[in-house]
Amino acid sequence: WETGDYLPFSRARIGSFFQERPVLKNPFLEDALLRGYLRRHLVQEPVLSDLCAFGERVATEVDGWGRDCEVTPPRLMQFDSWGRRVDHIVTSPAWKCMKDLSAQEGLVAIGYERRFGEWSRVYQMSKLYIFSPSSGLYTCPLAMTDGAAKVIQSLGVSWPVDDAYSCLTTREPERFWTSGQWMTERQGGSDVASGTETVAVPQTDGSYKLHGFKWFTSATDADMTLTLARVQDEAGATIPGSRGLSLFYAEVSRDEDGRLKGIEVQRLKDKLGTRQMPTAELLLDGLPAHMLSEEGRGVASIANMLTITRIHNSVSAAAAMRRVVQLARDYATRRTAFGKLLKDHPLHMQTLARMEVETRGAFLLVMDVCRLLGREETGIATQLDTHLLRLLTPVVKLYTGKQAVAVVSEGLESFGGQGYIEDTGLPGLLRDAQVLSIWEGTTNVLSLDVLRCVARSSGMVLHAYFTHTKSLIAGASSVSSLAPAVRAVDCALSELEQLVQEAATKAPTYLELAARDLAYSLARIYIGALLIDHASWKGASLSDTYAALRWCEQDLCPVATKQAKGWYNPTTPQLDGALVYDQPIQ
Ligand code: UCC
Ligand code: FAD
Repeated sequence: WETGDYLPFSRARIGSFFQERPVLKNPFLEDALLRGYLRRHLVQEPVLSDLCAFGERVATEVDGWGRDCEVTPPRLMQFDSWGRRVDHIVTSPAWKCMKDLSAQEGLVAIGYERRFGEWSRVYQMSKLYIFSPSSGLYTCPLAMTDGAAKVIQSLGVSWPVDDAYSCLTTREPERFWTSGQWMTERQGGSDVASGTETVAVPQTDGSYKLHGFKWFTSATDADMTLTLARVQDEAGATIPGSRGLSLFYAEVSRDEDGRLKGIEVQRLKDKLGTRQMPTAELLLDGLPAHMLSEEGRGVASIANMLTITRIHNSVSAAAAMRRVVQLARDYATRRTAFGKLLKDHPLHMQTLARMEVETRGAFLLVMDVCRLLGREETGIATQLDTHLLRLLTPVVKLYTGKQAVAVVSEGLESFGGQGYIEDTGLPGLLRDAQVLSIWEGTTNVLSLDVLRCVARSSGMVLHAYFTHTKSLIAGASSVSSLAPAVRAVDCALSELEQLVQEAATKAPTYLELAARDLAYSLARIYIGALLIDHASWKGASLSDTYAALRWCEQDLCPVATKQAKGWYNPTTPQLDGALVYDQPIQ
């Protein structure tokens, strides 16, 4: 006999077992909460059938393009073969397909056509939610494109930005434009007011030329950008700080020799993730531009863009969680360990169920903010809606950004070693999630934004928050199965209300130290109320109730818990500093 006849391993045979891969199915049909939410709020057949068809396209076609974007990352061709400077960012064919698809599918346009009134944003964001994990990060330029359209709309669609607005919001691929958002400079991305050195030199025709260095510019193959700069007076002086910043519009175009007008691409960033998308350092060397805001109102004017991009960020965060849960639960039906499928191991199911609860919470918070945005844009928002939108925008961005990293990381583990292997496509999910808490405002900076909006509204935003959260749980007060969850939210709200009242009497450092925990408390309590509200809807399932109960078992008000333990005392900063730098405590 020959050894090859009975030994399963030899050069010719590498064993007979091959693990089945996790299969991406239609992400719309696979998402019971998304479909339930839409059935409850937006029962429009064209929307549901569009989302279903798009979900099929994502699973069968677009996901492959997303993978191509990852394995064929952009590169910078600074010079042509004859030594001329060209600064050409070469992107993959798949990246270009994403641009055409985005226009055809109306991924920005839906928000501006408003065919479904106040629910148009929910429709648009549902589509982006299905698309995001397969988009090869094309959701990044789309976020900025949407943000730019929003800024233009709020400042007035007229020359010099009327054509741009039409290109940003079109469904025609050949006319579709994307926009950049160039805010960050070397000295500061959070502290834009101190960090911006770029100057705008007035021209005789009323336009400007920009000179400066933009340290992070994403999706730099854009057609236009919005950016910040300081106007120089005749003596070359500028006004420092936020009051000196104005908002500018610039087109990214080329001269007859093929050179970028007024821009040099210094280099592309070598990044942990988001590798599918070019992020460049740019020297602005006389970039022609037009001022869009009033002089000195740059930060306030770009705030509309920040609102939109932060909402997109949150959509992508919830979508990343949903995607990893969908793949993990599919895999659990295909992988066997210790004699049974993973799905039959209670501890594995507990792990996936915890991820599911986090994902549901994130989804409902994101969709509620989209609902509020839709109401504001269709002119039907109440004062309460407007306050809530302002408060919840930084809250949803900071909370879901962090949750996404945790859930996706846990998700990778559920594939065992394969979760760590590049060509499964899984590690990219984690790398891309990591950026969600950094760009568009870090967790701390957004926590301080929460404090800013509370202070500037003289507490009105918090009043709106308490009023609305109470009304959400009041609707479920007669549902006995939800009683423990209702009690938990009610109790956490009382703790939070008391803490907010006492905060006024505390030392100045108190609020700053409490900011992050406050933002987390606002998120957890509000999500608890949303889960309860959804579970009390007549079309809800028992799983909706179970998810609400599970969510509300955690500490919903960590800011009160930590305050009781003295975490925000005046001595804390000194103790923290001594701990971090290993210095003696005085
Ligand atoms: O990272 C970036 C792009 C990444 C790619 C896009 C991804 C999108 C998602 C894709 C998913 C896959 S672009 C860079 C983003 N940079 C930031 O987010 C900056 C973070 N820093 C902040 O947010 C700071 O808080 C600043 C820059 C806003 C602070 O500036 P100031 O000048 O110190 O702030 P002031 O003086 O407090 O505010 C100036 C004005 C005030 O209005 P008035 O004067 O009327 O009282 C504020 O109320 O701006 C107003 N304001 C706001 N209004 C400030 N922030 C806001 C806000 N969030 N909403 C409304
Ligand atoms: P810093 O401001 O130096 O922050 C460092 C740390 O200090 C952070 O942890 C922060 O939370 C903390 N911190 C800062 N201030 C405070 C405070 N007051 N209290 C407590 N903690 C504080 N920018 C653009 O303008 N356009 C783009 O297209 C763009 N694309 C990007 C793409 C990628 C992949 C990345 C990673 C970044 C991109 N950015 C872009 C930049 C991004 O917006 C900034 O990096 C971000 O806003 C943080 O700014 P910073 O890097 O200057 O960090």
